[in-house]
Amino acid sequence: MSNIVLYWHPMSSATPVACALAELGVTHERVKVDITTGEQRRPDFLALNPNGKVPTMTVEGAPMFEALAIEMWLGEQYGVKSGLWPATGTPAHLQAMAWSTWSYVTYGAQLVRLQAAKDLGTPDDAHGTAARKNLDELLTLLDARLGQQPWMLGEAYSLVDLIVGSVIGYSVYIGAPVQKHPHVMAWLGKVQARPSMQIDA
Ligand SMILES: N[C@@H](CCC(=O)N[C@@H](CS)C(=O)NCC(=O)O)C(=O)O
Repeated sequence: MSNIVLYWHPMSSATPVACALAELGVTHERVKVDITTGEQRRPDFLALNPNGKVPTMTVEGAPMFEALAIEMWLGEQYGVKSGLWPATGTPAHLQAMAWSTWSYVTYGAQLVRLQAAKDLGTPDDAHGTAARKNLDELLTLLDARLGQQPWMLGEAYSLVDLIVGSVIGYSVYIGAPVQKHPHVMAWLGKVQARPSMQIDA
């Protein structure tokens, strides 16, 4: 058994974790959990993640869950030497934590709101409209940053680009107004073109 095992399902919240493992070149085992047939509710899987969700990852058999937590842990553990994640104690590390969390939590909350309005069949109701406005404001912040520097942390690509880019890329499909932001669009194209983003996950 490999040191690291990723429990995943294609085209899910596990996809950016699989991409991060590829980007970092981490040897691991992948176990597919078919969330369409309820495998995620089997007792052996719930013992690893009581939420019954992918991604779930084990390290030497010890489980962890939540894509953002896993991605930041992978960066800390495997990315510092290669320059894909900033060392703890540096200003860049503070920015890495801040922007990664911003994408999943702050931007993500508005995405959930927009998705809920769409699921109800009322994408233009008060929630949907407010969510699109808030996403636009958040994208304006991101666009300003990426207008000043090519990558999230400055002159070089890092795992923060993969993390933030995964959320922004997904948001295009939900209907977030990403196309209005030219620097974000250009950066997203570069992030999505990386070999690590082409894997079958
Ligand atoms: N906040 C969690 C979300 C995980 C999640 O919702 N995973 C979905 C797939 S995208 C899942 O496993 N769904 C199965 C279910 O809800 O039964 C994360 O980022 O890891």
